[in-house]
Amino acid sequence: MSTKTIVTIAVLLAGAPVACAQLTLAEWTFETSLPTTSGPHAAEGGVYGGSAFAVTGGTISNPVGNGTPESLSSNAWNAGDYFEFRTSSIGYAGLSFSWSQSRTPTGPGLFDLAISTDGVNFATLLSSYSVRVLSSPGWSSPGTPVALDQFSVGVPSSYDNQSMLIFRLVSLQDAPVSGTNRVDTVALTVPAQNAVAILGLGGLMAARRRRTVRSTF
Ligand SMILES: [Ca+2]
Repeated sequence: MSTKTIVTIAVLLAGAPVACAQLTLAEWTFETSLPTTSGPHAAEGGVYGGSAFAVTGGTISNPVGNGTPESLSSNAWNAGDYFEFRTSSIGYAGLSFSWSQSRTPTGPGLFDLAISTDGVNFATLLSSYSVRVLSSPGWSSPGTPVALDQFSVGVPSSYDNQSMLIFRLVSLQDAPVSGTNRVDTVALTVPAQNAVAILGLGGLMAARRRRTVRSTF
């Protein structure tokens, strides 16, 4: 790469609207995966993509999402059952994990968000958070996403630059067989400029090339 090219890229990045620019490492919308099994369900977007699972033993379905046509839903929850999302943060810092989540009246309403780099040892990022019942406003498509049901958590820097990241939304409650809980628009993002901070320009170019080579997590 010539010096002129590097300077040009640096100028373009410096002029980018970085205040709100986000880079998506993985995003699950369930618009293509249309879940009817426990998974894996491939991410529809992101630099790395990844896999989603519903480890509940219940019936999996794809009812309407939060302003989108599809979601990932399960009934028949026991305490300890979970939704899981696997991806990577290699080369990136300043992670945020976000998702929409709701439930029917008899679905589980109390969850932990847990994180792991190996699938064995988990830390709790968000403890005992409440999930709202789907009513007034409910989810619809087309429709404006219901902000009440959107969650976002900053991920500690110790999880930057990891080849494997596993997020779990873990139910803390048993729920009757008929009760469901669903998620939509699940994403791991970073501020766009943070790719430069940790990778340098050479690494950034390599990471962008990797967008076309989705790993299987
Ligand atoms: Ca969706």
